[in-house]
Amino acid sequence: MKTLRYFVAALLLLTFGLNRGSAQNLVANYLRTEYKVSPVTDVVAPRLSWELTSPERNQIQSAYQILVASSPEKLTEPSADLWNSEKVNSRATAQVVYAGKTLTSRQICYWKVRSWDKAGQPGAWSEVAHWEMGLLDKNEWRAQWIGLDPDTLGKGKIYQLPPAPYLRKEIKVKPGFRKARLYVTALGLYEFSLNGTKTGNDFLTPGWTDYDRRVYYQTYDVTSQIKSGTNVLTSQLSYGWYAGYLGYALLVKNPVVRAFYGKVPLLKAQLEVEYPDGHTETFATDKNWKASFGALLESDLMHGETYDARLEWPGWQKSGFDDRKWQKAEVYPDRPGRLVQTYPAPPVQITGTLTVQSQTRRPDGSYILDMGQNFAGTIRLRVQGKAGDTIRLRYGEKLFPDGQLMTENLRMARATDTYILKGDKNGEEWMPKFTYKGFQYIEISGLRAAPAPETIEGLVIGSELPRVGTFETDNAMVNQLYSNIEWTQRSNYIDIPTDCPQRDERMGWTADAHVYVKSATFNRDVSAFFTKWTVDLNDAQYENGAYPLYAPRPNLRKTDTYSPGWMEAGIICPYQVYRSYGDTRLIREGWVNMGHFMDFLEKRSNGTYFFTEATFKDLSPKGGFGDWLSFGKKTPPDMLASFYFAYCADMMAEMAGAIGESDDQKRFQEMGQKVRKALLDHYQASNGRFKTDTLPYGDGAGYVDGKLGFMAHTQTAYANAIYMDIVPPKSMPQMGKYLAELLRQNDGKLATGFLGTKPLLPALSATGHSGLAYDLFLSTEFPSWGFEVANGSTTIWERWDSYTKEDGFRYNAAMNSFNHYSFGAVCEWMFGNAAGIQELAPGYRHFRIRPEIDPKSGSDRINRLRAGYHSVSGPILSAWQKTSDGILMNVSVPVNTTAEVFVPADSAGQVVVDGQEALASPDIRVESQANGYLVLFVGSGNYEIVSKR
Ligand code: RAM
Repeated sequence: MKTLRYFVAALLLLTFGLNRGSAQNLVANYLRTEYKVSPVTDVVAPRLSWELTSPERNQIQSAYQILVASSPEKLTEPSADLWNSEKVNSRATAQVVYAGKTLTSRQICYWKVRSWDKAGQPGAWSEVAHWEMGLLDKNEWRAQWIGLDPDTLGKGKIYQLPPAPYLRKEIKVKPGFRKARLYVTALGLYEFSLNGTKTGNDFLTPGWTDYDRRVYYQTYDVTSQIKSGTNVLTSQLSYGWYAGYLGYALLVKNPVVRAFYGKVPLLKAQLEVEYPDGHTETFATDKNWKASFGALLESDLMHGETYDARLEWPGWQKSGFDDRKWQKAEVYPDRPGRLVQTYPAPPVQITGTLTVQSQTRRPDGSYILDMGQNFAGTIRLRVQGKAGDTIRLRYGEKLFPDGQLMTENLRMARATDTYILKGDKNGEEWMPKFTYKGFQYIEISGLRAAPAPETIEGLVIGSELPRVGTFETDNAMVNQLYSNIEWTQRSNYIDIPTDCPQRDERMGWTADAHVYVKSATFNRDVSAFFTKWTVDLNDAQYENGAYPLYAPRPNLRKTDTYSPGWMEAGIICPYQVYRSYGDTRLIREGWVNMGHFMDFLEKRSNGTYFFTEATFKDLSPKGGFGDWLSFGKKTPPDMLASFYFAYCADMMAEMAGAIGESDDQKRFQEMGQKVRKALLDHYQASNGRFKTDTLPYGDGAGYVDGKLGFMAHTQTAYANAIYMDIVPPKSMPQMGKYLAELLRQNDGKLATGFLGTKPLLPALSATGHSGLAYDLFLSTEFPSWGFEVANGSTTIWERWDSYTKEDGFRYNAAMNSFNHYSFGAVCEWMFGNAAGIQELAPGYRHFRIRPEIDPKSGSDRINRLRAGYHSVSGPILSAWQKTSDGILMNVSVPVNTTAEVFVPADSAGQVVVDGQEALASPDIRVESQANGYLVLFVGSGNYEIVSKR
């Protein structure tokens, strides 16, 4: 590499030495606590974050000051009663740990921040933000678990779907209260209402955890929802993850198919009303609540709901309702040791609505409604008719060619809702709310007339994660593909990262999650979401140290344990949260768990520091899942397991460094080297090709598609070896050559599965085969991402051949999801390579913009690309377009960050920044010229860069 230095000293002076600062230069905004805006948290020392803007380029924060007070009025330097950080010389704008007075339950903390710029000028104070402390001690829960045992009810032939309990209690609130909070949770799912109005906008609360260990609660500010005098507290419960059906347990005939954690859904709620004199009245669930079954006859996450409106209890949410026919709620003991904690992630909510795009009448009189988009969610039904009219709703992702709804791929998920009308003259409205489906089409039957436009509204459900990414090109296929990726993420990030939203599965599969996690960060802010799921992963860790196949992990099937290539999620996901958001707390909190996992790998390798063929033959499937759903000969799972071993050791070494564990850092650095040496000695031939002994794999029985035979010389092997830095740098070109060769031998088509697809394009790009990466990316021929788009998909498929013209829906009865994000991991290459946004320091404090320009031109190629990524340090933009004589780039670099911008150019003379020659531009520094790129070092600001070549 030839590095040129251009008058660096002079430029440095011009660029970074000048004090052009004006007062109030830096403005702090988007204040967040524990990743959220004004949250309730039970983290005793919450972390504070903000973002900076400045009218000037090249700005950094040289210092900050935070004030925290018990009221907005006290938020001044002399009177901040909780914390005055004083001026801290630091560039940190995220994860700044609160270090003031010890906080107590229910405390509301107001805060603001100001920043000093590079010239030492303080900016204005930010707007005031706040957070509230949750209940820090379990003993503060006065509420008891209450419910109603339905066990003898709802036993059908296939499904046991008991009715959902209703709970109520009237209370008297004295006049003059000033604040009211509802703390509420359930074992199962709950909806809570105050005087007939739902509290909050959340769904599927309180979320899925290992309920034996912990359950989360929600906190709602209900000050404006209560009144002095009589108030009615009501709740509906459902079975959810706690007591309902889960995964494929029914399909695989597991001895337990539902009620994995408990049989009876239970509510725990307390309303705390505070008066001006400081005293509080608490109304808590106890034996004095009344309970009944009612209109909600069946309610299950996967199987759907049945609601008979004729059985409603009119006025049950109003005061004065005659509840003499209701029973006394049953009180259930708590499980000792079960933690009750604040829900740490963004809530699951309705994140959008969809309308019916077209409808067709079926021969049997039913209608098929097309929502135009495959998604996860529920519906709102509006109907008018006679009492007893029965509307049945079935959901599917695809239609058969004859227009019939295809539901085979749902397997045992009944995914059916039924509404029985009460005959209200003014019409009736219903929303199945303790269930969701993955669907694009609805089959509706039982209507008296054709559906009107308002009959069905689609309600998109998912974790409400702030959108941070945009990706747009002049290629319609690519834009649709990006939309498909985004929708697939939305459809599957529902409290936990699931594999798919439609069939009897919806589990937090670990490989799916880890191959996609980096992609996910580009689309949505997943910081708090993965903070939660990391806890789920650690809770689900096996005693021997292995992370599970899926987290949380109910016992769905006896043989479900762990698998190489899957279990590494326990390291990869927290590592990604560290890289993307600069989060070290997650590392610290999981350090023992992660270390335990590394010990497990070490032990399993039996002192050899790699995994020889068939090491994992005790697993089911034999060897683990490997490069799941790949085409052709199988990459030996043990070789991949060895790669992951080294990769995990590297991540652990880096994370150890980040939290100052220097002994561990050394240990893992050495481990990484040992593993590399051992695995290459075994799996690499002298010509650098990967090799394996196929004998131990026999006929491949037990291994998925094992009958196709095993081979170490595969696309997946080289893609991973490059991506994980398994071989020394000098061998990289050769790895790239093999990879490119294998692709050519395969008619230029990919053959990779879950583990091979994510690294495939990044590995090609990393070894100088960017053009080949583009060809794969833009292909619309089978198998490819473009093939799915060309076949009308609006989400990413589970299999490359989920549908083909020749075979139709070949795998329906087995495994055929049309909303599965694993192969959407190409998103990582789209942002990281095509747009070229790459973090160089955790939290994008320093990053690179190194766009790879599609070398070919034409209407089926990419000639213009614009990618935005709102990082934790602020908004980044990378846009490029081909011009008649070169490239035009637009780049944005957030305040307090720096970037290396790689401009496609052969010399500095070709490059003009904001109308000025790069070399003469006062705001940038020309770093080097190599490999067809001129490298500029830039500070914050927006830049227009023209390269004429
Ligand atoms: C499938 C899941 C998931 C995959 C596992 C091995 O059933 O959908 O995507 O990780 O199996």
